[in-house]
Amino acid sequence: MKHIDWSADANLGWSDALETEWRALGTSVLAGRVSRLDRGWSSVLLAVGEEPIRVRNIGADVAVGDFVVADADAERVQHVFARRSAFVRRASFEGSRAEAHTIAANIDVVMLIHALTSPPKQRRLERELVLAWDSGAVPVVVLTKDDLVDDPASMVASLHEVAPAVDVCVASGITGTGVERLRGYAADNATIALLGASGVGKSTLVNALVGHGRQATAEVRDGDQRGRHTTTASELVRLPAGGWLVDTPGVRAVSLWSSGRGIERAFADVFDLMDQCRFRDCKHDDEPDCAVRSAIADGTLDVRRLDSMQRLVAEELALEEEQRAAEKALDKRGVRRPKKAT
Ligand SMILES: Nc1nc2c(ncn2[C@@H]2O[C@H](COP(=O)(O)OP(=O)(O)OP(=O)(O)O)[C@@H](O)[C@H]2O)c(=O)[nH]1
Ligand SMILES: [Mg+2]
Ligand SMILES: [Zn+2]
Repeated sequence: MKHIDWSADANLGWSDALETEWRALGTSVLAGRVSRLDRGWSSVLLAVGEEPIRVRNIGADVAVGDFVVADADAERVQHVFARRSAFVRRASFEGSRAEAHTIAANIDVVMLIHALTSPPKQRRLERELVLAWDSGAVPVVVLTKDDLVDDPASMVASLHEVAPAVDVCVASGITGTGVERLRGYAADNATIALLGASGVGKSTLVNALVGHGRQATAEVRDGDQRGRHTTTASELVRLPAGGWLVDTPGVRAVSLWSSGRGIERAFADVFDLMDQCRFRDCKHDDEPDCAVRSAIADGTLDVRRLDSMQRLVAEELALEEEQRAAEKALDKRGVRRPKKAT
């Protein structure tokens, strides 16, 4: 069995917390980081620069970026280490059952990528920011294809309104605009997940950041500029100077899963106002001394932003209700679900 000298592999993103968990398992176990998933198989990097080993996922809930332990025969994933962060969305609406899909785990930065040729609607971006803050990583908005539009600056300005306290960058893997700035987010061996619809230029950015044609890219369709789903599996890619990228397949719609404090972070400006309302249980309708209503009246808060926040809160409550009901149904059958990691 291979003995791992972890001090040499701090570059994988190994941490003191992982070290402690690993020691509790017995340090002879093979541990590494999941770099790719393919139909029930994980590719696991044991050391930087080595080819990953392939192990089965049987029964293990694994995401790209996870640290895992393989069994003694290096056949299957035996243990998934506690995640320090994870980008999770609601996978599908099949039947009435909600299912979570973890797109990337143990990430430090979530880049929400949009092409300036079809910039995000404000409401969509707000939703993405809630999910990104929920992940435990820091969101950054990245706008690509600045070579194809006349006035990128005005788009950046309009997004600042819905993304207060979030960096908004213009970057292009084709012209090289902003690539150095993006590289800065990978400092200290950070892991960056790139998320966005097909065709926005995620893989093109990955290639520009690593400095060679690592990921396949393909032209968008002529008619509607949509991508062709060129990237079909998420992949963890190492940057030459340290740090990691997770390239992901394009996803158009993002649905909330649930929720730590994502909504509070994404709408920090509105929450600040709510704190200033005279009544703690202010509904922001027609109560006296409502700071939210006065901000709307004097034009500092867009009423659509308040509506949007309230819709997301309602959606989250409905989802929590649904999750509770599902858990109850499971309990009745005597099958307990493991507690959700926080
Ligand atoms: N003009 C221009 N084209 C770009 C830019 N970035 C990407 N492209 C082009 O857009 C097309 C799609 O880029 P990809 O990198 O494959 O997009 P993706 O986001 O990885 O798409 P999926 O893998 O399908 O999710 C390619 O033809 C790229 O050359 C840019 O900044 N400017
Ligand atoms: Mg791609
Ligand atoms: Zn109020």
